[in-house]
This record gives sequence, C-alpha cells and structure tokens, in this order.
Amino acid sequence: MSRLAALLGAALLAMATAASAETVGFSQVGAESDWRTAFTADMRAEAKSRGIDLHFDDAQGHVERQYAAVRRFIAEHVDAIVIAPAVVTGWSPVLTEAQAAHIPVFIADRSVDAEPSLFVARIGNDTNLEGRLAGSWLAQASRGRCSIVELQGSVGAAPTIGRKTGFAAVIAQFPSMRIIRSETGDFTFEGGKRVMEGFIKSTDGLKDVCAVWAHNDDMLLGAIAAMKAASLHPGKNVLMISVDGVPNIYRAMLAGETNASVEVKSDIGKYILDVVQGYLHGKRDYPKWVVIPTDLHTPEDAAKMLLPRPGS
Ligand code: GYE
Repeated sequence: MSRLAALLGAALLAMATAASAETVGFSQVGAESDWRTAFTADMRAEAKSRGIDLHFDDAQGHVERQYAAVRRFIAEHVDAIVIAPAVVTGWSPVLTEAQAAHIPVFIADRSVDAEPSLFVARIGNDTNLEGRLAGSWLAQASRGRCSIVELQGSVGAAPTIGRKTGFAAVIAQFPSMRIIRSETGDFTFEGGKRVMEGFIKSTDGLKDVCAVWAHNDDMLLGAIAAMKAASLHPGKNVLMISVDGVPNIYRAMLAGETNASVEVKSDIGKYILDVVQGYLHGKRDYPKWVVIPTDLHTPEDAAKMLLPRPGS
C-alpha cells in the first residue's frame, strides 16, 4: 500500500471517529460543596475517556443560569443534555423546548418536579432514604432521646426536601426526639459555620442540645469549626451526623469530631453517561429512576474510606 493510501486511510478513520463522537451539554448546579466539585471532576474525566465532547456550564447556584445554559445547548444542537437541577421547580418550559428540538434530556443527581415524559430518566440518589438512615442512626445513638439542631441545604433543592422529610419521618416515631432549631446553611462550609454560630448563641452554648444534623458534610464541617471556636466538643458531648461522605468528613471522624455520615457516591459520571450513550445508541428500556446506592459510615470505617477505592 502506498504511503498516500495509508495516509488517506488514517484521515478517513479520524473523520469517522470525529463524526461518531457525541456532544453532550451538562448544566451543573455550581461548586458549593466538596461533593459537587468531585462530581464535576468525575463527569469531565468520564466524558473525556469516552471521547464525548462535553459542553459544561457551572450555574453558580442560579437556576435561571441553568435555563440559559440549556437553551444554549439546544441552539448548539448537542446530541443530549444532562441537567443537575439546583431546585425542583420551574423546569417544564425549558424541558419542553428541548423535547421540541428532539434533544433527549437526562436528569442527574437532584430530581425535578416535572412531567416525567419531558426527560428520559433521572440517574441519582435517594435523598429521602439518606434522611431516614441519618434519623435511624441518631435514634439508636441517642437511645431515642435527643434535642436536635438542623442545618438545612439550599431552599427548594431536592436533597434538602428529601433529607428533611426522611429524617423527620423517623424521629416522629420517638416522642423524646425533636428538632429545636432549623435553618438553611446553603450546603456550604461558610453557611454551616454562620448558622451554627447563631445556634450556639440562641441555645446558650448548645445547652441541652444532643445532636447536630446537617444535610451535607461541608455544613457540618463549618459547624465543627464554629463549635471549636466556642470551646465546645463536637463528636464528644454533642452527636454529629451529616450526608455525603467526602474525604474531609472521614478525616474529622478520625479526629473524633464527628460521628456518622451517609455516603452519596460522587463518581457517578459512568452511570450517567452509560444511560446517555445507551439511549443514543437505541436502548429504550431504562427505568425513569436509575438509583445510585447510598450507605452509612462511622469512625470505624473512616480510615478505609480514605483509601483509594477500586475503580477510582
Ligand atoms: O449532598 C451536597 C451538594 O445534590 C447530592 O448537593 C447533591 C447534594 C450534596 O451540594 O453536598
């Protein structure tokens, strides 16, 4: 074969590969927590390893920015759109526009409150279960007697609603468990710290408070900082529980400053892109909800959780 023919062959192959690479628009909530930045990094790496051209938008917590990103993806004629929605409401108009443009939409991580026919599937965790796991752990650790302060996630976000509801359903079974303060810390370290400083003041230094329950680890880490600054002893005379399972929470467990965290997998790019690519290649039998499993961890397995995980 002549060199020219070989070159031509290589060029054709490159063109064919380029033509088959899918373009996926991904609208991300923001970068409010360690969980989310890990999820973003995983999505980017997973897309790259599959040769997917990922159009990424960070909405910095603003749902209006997400609508704009989705509209831009539609104008760019991407093959598929993945949305991790900041809040549950308000999605129907843009989802309808994507459907009219024949672009399949996949909801990732957080859920939406929209007609299910407007998206292919949601790939994400069970936030209500996370709240119930946290509540059950606390019921056991406190023997069913506990005054709790709660740090809520962002207002209107699916994990805030699900975790709050699930936790409340469990503690309602115990007459001596109750939430005495509850406020949003927006899923951030700073938010958790600020709200906790207020709780410390309004409860006379957490007098009679038996536990801090936070809808994510970053807020709990902020609360730990606030408590230490007030010479209180998180994880020792106050029980501490949160959700996510980020490396820093396991470090805090090893330092004896927190007691449990419900792990939410952040390396979910493979689950999401498996569904996206499967669908683009003709597979149609996906359930509306592809569930990402969750698990509860305590100081006993904290060291193990900090080791590199298989497949990562
Ligand atoms: O728990 C929190 C993040 O939607 C599961 O969002 C996610 C949540 C996560 O900000 O840290």
